[in-house]
Amino acid sequence: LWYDKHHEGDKINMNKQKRSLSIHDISCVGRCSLTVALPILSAAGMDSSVLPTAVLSTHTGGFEGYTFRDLSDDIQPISAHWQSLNLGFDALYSGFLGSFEQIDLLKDLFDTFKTPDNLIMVDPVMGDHGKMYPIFEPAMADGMASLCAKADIIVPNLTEASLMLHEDYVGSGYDETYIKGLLQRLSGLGADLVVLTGVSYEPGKLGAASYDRKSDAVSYACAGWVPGYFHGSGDVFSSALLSALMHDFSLERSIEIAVRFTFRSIQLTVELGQERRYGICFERALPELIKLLGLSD
Ligand code: PXL
Repeated sequence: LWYDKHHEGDKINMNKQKRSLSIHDISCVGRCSLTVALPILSAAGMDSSVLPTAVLSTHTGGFEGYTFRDLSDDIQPISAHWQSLNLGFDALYSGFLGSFEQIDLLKDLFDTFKTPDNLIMVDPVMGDHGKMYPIFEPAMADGMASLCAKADIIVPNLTEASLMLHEDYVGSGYDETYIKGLLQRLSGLGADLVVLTGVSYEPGKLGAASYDRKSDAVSYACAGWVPGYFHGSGDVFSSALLSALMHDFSLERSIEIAVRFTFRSIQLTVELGQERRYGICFERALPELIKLLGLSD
């Protein structure tokens, strides 16, 4: 519904500033989740609100002995306060959750704040390289799948797709028929739009595939592939994707913008010789994102 109303080609509509709600953890050090989503959405001209799911001293992938404070108990009271004030959001965007219980809390939140005009985006952050992050219990796969049913658009990587669909992880050697089937099965979870990240058909290329269930259309965007693992790149991608969608770019163009921005951020990380566990240097690529979004001369 959201997409039909807004999908009128690649036009810019900044007459009204849109308000996003980013629902992720705060990893104090190591650029991912909220420390990535907020600056990107703000640079894209959004009024960027947050609902933190947990506070960690660092992210969980590369630093030893991180602290972890689950904020599940705060979600319902925060939501009740917003409801009492009649607050609303143009986009609700969830990522890394602090507990399994947050699945139900977020379903309630989505039910409360969904309108015919706004967009719910779920990035079912759960794993990579064919494996679930050790911090999560296996039930998280079905939990995330059920949360995806409430979304207008979902943004899994190949690992999260296999976990939610209970299929074997196929990390390479697939073809377009396999990816289209996977996109269709993912849309069967309930969201009209699906964006699959980490898709590569040839060595040296990496990108994303999108699927619109209503038109059965698949599109691809790809850029260069930089060897190695880049922490937080999924969050950079999803935040840029939401930024583009909120500016009413088509799904096809939005994945191109997000792929380009993520690739540029990774390239800069390598060029600057940054230590990988601190995440990627998206800050230096923000001027390019602003240009891609048509917000500068
Ligand atoms: O980038 C996803 C992410 C978000 N938040 C935390 C993480 C990770 C990935 O490992 O550990 C805390």
